Amino acid sequence: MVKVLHTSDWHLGRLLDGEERGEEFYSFFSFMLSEIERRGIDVLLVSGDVFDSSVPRNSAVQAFADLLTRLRSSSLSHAVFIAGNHDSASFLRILKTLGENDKIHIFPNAPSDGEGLVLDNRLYIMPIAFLRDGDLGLGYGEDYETRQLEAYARYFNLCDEKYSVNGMKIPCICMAHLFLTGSSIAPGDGVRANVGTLGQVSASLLPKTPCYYALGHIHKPQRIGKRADMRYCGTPLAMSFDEAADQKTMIEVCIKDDGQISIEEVPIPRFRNLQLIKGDLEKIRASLEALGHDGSQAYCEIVYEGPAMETELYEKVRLLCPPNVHLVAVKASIKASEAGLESIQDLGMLSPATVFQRKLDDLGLEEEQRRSLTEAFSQALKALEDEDENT
Ligand SMILES: [Mn+2]
Repeated sequence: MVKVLHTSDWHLGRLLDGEERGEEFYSFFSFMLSEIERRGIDVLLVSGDVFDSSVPRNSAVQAFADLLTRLRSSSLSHAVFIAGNHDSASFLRILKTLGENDKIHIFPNAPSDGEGLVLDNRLYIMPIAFLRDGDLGLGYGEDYETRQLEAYARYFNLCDEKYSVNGMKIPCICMAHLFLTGSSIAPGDGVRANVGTLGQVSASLLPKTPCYYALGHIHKPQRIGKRADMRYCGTPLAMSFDEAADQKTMIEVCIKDDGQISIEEVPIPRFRNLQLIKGDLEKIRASLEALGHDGSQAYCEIVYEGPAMETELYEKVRLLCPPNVHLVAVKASIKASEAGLESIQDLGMLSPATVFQRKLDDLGLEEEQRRSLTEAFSQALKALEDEDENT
């Protein structure tokens, strides 16, 4: 029997509205390593989006390097990493050169010949890193979506063929970083850039031989359709306040030599309290007061939902904040019917000039005053933008 632990979408280096999450990642790694020892895990699978960006910040690379050192001295036999769409293939190639050994396996790209990875003659891995157009020999143009699906199908077939050509009798796991049709995403999870069905792949196209599919890309843990063997394990940390209440998981898969599997979800503790508070000022005051009594270190996002725009909202909220609460963002969402404005999800969605004009509307100034204030504002804004360009 082989024991596998499936995790993905770490997004190392990702900020939460400007806040570093290094401590939480180190806590997660310690938790993961203790579960590896406690459960006697043989193989760790990380199904893509190891880093949040193609040029990860130094602290993220350091955290990954520290993790590799700890993995090497752990009881684990193998750790396999594949690239996700957030990872840079060329950056992972550098890490592969520096960090790969008998135990650590890094796949910046899916192997072009569909060849898999054989671990100790006990387990066969299909390391299907995120497939970019270049990997699939695809150019943009007519019938792009159809050609893309055909290219996916051809590649997945190739993976199956390689497995059977090699005369493999050992169980097979497919690691893949992709967006399967029918998976559900949460708002703010970083994959919403995929509009409609573009880039989505039907599970029926996937390789047929694997007994388990260790999927990455979607942040909410879920199985695909009714299949227990096809899973997204989700992110280990809440990546946004929308995910704050979600239970994060890893997945333990025990695989018998005949390919029979049993699956257990491994709940991940919350290493830092993320609180999303929505409501009018009174509700915000009460919730912050409760957090103050609770005393735990919390990151907090406030969404003001009052009947009308509050002036000096950030300042008012800041003054209500107890010392154990770190205020990460203050947003406003005005109810359209009551305020006579279109609904504002997030002040960040409006241009500074629009926000300024709205402020002027509120003040009901003389036309002359309005014109000179607008001019002064434009100049100040332009000076700021020029400064940005020069840094
Ligand atoms: Mn992804």
